[in-house]
Amino acid sequence: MRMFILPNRLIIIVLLWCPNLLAQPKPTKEQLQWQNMEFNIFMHFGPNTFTGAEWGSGKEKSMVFNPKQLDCNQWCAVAKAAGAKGILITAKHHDGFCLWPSKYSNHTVQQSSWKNGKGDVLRELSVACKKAGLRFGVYISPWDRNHPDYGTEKYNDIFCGMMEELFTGYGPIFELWWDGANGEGPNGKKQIYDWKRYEELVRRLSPQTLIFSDIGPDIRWVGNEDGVAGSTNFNTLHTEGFGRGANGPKQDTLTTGNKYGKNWIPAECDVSIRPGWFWHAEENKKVKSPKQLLQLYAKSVCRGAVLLLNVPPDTSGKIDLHDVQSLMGFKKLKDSVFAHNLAKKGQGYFVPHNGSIPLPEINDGNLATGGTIAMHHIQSLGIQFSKPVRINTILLREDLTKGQQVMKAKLLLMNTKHELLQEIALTTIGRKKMIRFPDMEVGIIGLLIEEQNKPAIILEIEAYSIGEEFLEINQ
Ligand code: FUL
Repeated sequence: MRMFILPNRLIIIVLLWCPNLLAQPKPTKEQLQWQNMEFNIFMHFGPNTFTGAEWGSGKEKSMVFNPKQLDCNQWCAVAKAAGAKGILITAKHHDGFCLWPSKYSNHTVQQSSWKNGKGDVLRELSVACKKAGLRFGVYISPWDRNHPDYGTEKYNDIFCGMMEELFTGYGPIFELWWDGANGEGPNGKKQIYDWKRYEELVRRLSPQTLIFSDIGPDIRWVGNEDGVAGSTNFNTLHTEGFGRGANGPKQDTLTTGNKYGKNWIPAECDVSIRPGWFWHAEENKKVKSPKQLLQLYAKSVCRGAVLLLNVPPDTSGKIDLHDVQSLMGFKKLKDSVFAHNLAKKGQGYFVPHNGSIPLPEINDGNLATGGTIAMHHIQSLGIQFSKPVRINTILLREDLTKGQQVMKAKLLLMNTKHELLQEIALTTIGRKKMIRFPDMEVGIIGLLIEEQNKPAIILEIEAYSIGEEFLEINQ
């Protein structure tokens, strides 16, 4: 048999032309599990809670930290009732105060007046999370405005020592949050962070932990603190040549990800339920309403990202009632608007080349039954209704286990006579994609894939009628 061997240069040109021939990034088991969590609670807690600051100077007295009625079981009960799957807390914010008795610092719970220095917030929270069936995560700021060694090589040892305490003392930790901020320490010096060393340490101590930062390596910042992912949201990102913080990719790139990006780094939307990240009494009247939270959910989770909603404990050590009420209202509202999936009333179909074959798993409301059909270019699937249904919202779900495939698609809304009512152009679909449009009597929902990487697998199409008073149409 004769073999044709392509010169290397030609292979490179072909690959550049057709990026989908390159090995495609796909999620690890842990990333996929994390993406399926959808919604977690963030908690900013520390001296700032008591002083009213957002960025402590690091000169605060450790004694100010004194949450007399700290109740991590209440935090967990609220998080669970709100539908969150995990809690991620500021183990150390920029002011350097440690919520655990670290031997590497003199500015910790041990030096505080809380429980005469015998308390440990991380211990209480990690135990409470386990009991409640929630996952436990930590934010640890590399920037430290208190530590005397900050700005010197020794601080890299200190920071690694602190992370070692977290992983060996409080694990399992599902997510580690690295803030890219790099300001000056108490001696006016800035630190040169040894990110490579930090990363190796985490991988060695806790390979299952997912690391968050502007560029991951496992989870990326969404590029804003408004809780909003791009309506086009690729789970993939180019990171080569970029660093963290000020050296990261452009913020709008983080919001959308990169088409054919080299690494699987899904987006997380961090946002606070209040104007600030820490609890301040004067913001009690400014807690986001259930409707605002639903809007955030729509612009994060329903755009394929994970929502990390900050709900900061107050000075007593509990979640304030204003926030509790809002969260409970949000959960009730979310459950009610998604209670009736009208897609189930129709017949799922698939058009391989010509003719149509039934595809009941596409609209049975069960993600586990989907994934049998690999969509090829210019093929369509959809749902046909014998009687028109009045809808204004569609949710599409793509299987991500082998990567994100849909790059461009079209949603065709037709009446029962196959006449086109509205055509909606889409880019990515991803884990979950919500499409909102004005109320319409629809007979057929058709999905046409126009550009894809490898053959896409659509798991489910859902359809709803959601009042505009609950969720803006303009998504
Ligand atoms: C930022 C910090 O500077 C804020 O204080 C807050 O922690 C937020 C989540 O990240 O970069």
